Amino acid sequence: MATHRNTQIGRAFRLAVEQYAEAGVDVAAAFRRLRRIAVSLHCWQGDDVAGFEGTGGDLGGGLAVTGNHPGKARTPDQLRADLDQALALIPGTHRLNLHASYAETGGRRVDRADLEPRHFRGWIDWAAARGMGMDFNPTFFAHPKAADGFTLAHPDRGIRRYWVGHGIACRTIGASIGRALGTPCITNFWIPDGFKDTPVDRFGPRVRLTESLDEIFARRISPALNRDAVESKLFGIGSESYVAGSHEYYLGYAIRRQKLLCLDAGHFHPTEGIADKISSILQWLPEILLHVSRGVRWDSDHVVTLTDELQAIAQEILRHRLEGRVHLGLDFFDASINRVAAWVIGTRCLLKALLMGLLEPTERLRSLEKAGDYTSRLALLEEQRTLPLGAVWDQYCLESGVPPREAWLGEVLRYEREVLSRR
Ligand code: RNT
Ligand code: ZN
Repeated sequence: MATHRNTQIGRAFRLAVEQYAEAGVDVAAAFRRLRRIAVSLHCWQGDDVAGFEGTGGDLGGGLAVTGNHPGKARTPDQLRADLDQALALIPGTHRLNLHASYAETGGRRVDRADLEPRHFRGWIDWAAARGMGMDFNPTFFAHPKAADGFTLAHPDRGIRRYWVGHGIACRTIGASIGRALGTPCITNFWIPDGFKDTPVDRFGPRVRLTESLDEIFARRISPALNRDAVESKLFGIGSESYVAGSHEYYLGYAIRRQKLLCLDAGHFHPTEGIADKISSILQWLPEILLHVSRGVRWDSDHVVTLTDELQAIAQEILRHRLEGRVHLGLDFFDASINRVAAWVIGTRCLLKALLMGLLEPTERLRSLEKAGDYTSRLALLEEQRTLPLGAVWDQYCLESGVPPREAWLGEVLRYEREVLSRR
């Protein structure tokens, strides 16, 4: 069965290569470029953003995970096993994106401001053994000191100071991750701070936020070890009327302080895409981070699928060869389906969109545009959409040693039967 399928894929691939060559596209070169792109897989899809602090409390921060599909990871070892299963079905070598709330403290309660690199040894060793890099996130939610919806912009100095301490601890952890793995760790700061209803003072929280961030970032850390990103948001559940860390706020902050700006695809108005922002922001910043996500009517963090918006993001990165300046992270959490499948679907879709972008006859399209031939530009853009991407993707999967087409699903269902359903 698999042999027949693989022979069929081989034949289809050879024909596809011919077709792409006629369009002026080198498939082998596309594979080489795709292989070098690492996507940061977010740990939090595996356990509904619960983490291992054992508080079992409210997620808070306006984050919501819906669904009760059985088998969610409850221990670091389970989460790592689930990630291993997902990674075995995703072509390429990728990265792990970890939240501070996934610390391993050996059953002891360790305050978030007191977290140290050693609490992440298990994760670092796991990543090192797989040749993976890691990224990191301070956790400014699911905590009594964040219960009223404010952290770094809190009016209370003591609470602000506590969260500044957490931020500082996380940069140290990020640097030690970067040193251990030999690739810089991107430490991404997202805070929930905002108001449910119309505020009177929109100014004060932003002044406080700047002060807190500046304190956190005061220590210079080599960008070879750690790079800081700041993530904006339009609104959240319970912060519908005002979010201190808005897009304009962080765009300004990032440019002024030379931080990475993190654009989450779900954090803008429902019809506002992030693809067009990439080339704008990169005029002013060396690097950005993307949280590739899919909002459905709101910032719902649905599993990423092969949408036009996803393709537009991939095109923007690849057409201008920005792979070195745009870091790719995933950010979605769906508990209504198999969580391992969610990782696999989302990551494979992102890689498929990237492959699609790499198979575009960009040079030809560019010269048509330069010549003012917009008719041919539109015609070719539409024609190339239906070139045999699938045949090339299948071959890419085979060459990467992962199941092509929907063959990966059988593996996930077996894992569900043998592992997840017994938890
Ligand atoms: C929240 C942000 C943030 C979180 C993760 C869990 O709106 O998107 O990135 O999803 O930190
Ligand atoms: Zn995000």
